[in-house]
Amino acid sequence: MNHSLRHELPRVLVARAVFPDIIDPLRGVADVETTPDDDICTPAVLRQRLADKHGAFITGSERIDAALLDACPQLKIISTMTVGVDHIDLAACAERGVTVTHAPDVLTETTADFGFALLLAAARQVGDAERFLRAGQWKKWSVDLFAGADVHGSVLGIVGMGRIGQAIARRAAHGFNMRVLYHNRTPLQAHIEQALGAEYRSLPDLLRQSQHVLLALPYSPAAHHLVGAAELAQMQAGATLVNIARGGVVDEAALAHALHSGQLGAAGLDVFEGEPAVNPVLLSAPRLVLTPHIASSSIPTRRAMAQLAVDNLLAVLQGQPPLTPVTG
Ligand code: 8YV
Repeated sequence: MNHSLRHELPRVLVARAVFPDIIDPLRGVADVETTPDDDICTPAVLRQRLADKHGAFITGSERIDAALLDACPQLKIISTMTVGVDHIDLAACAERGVTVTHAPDVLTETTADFGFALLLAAARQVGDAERFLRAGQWKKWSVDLFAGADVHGSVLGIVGMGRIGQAIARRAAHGFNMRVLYHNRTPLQAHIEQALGAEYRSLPDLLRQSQHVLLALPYSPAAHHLVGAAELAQMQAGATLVNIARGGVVDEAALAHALHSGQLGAAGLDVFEGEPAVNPVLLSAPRLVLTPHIASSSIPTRRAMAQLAVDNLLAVLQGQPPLTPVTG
């Protein structure tokens, strides 16, 4: 009897290894297939594993497109534990009536912390300095040893002034006495601008007027290589560029060139165009801090992201409205 009842339950794939105590409550309402080995499914394997499923718990590593959806006709909900949804074809999901949920808010402050960590590490050359010391190259203190740029009191330009951009602006204005410029598809409401102490600029003006530029915008085809050779040339000589958005926003070859030529003072990247592969031109570029897409990676935040993804699945599978659907 129990056995036949279980077959009435909706079927869910948890596509990566996730905190088991957070996944467990799903078992009360669904037949759950997990991925204990944490291997990333190839598109063919994902299609095969999702073919009979009603719900999917995914991360940014699983690509959801029309062909996959067509092979999974019972799918009702895709729940990603990320805030970014550029790995999901939202139009194809909407056409097929598949709900998409994501994980905003819970990662905002942790991701903003890391954006600031990368900014500080890049501007103050923490990566190069550490490698120099570990390589036994530190023979004497000297006046200009890894002398970088100041962060406090400087001008920060934030491209993408959503939740994460705003959390970075608060740190900059209130913690580091910085002047904050921002560029966004839509300017913020005046009272929000005022509270943040942030000033709207066109992208070219922001690039020209900022000593440090931080990218925190969602990826879309329109944002592809938003920062390329022409934009890097508009930046102040010696400026810093930090990317915590998506790799595709920056032309990596142009960035490496600007670091080699000295036009760009420093850069910090947490995201890459072909990640987890990293363009070799970046590996040999100077004054560049590279991290493996970890901006949201604190234990409490990764747990909160997973929890929200599970809560969204639980809600939809039980006929409730999702907590954090992807809108627009
Ligand atoms: C994730 C992110 O760690 O939420 C997002 O959009 O970029 C990160 O928080 C990453 O996408 C996990 O795959």
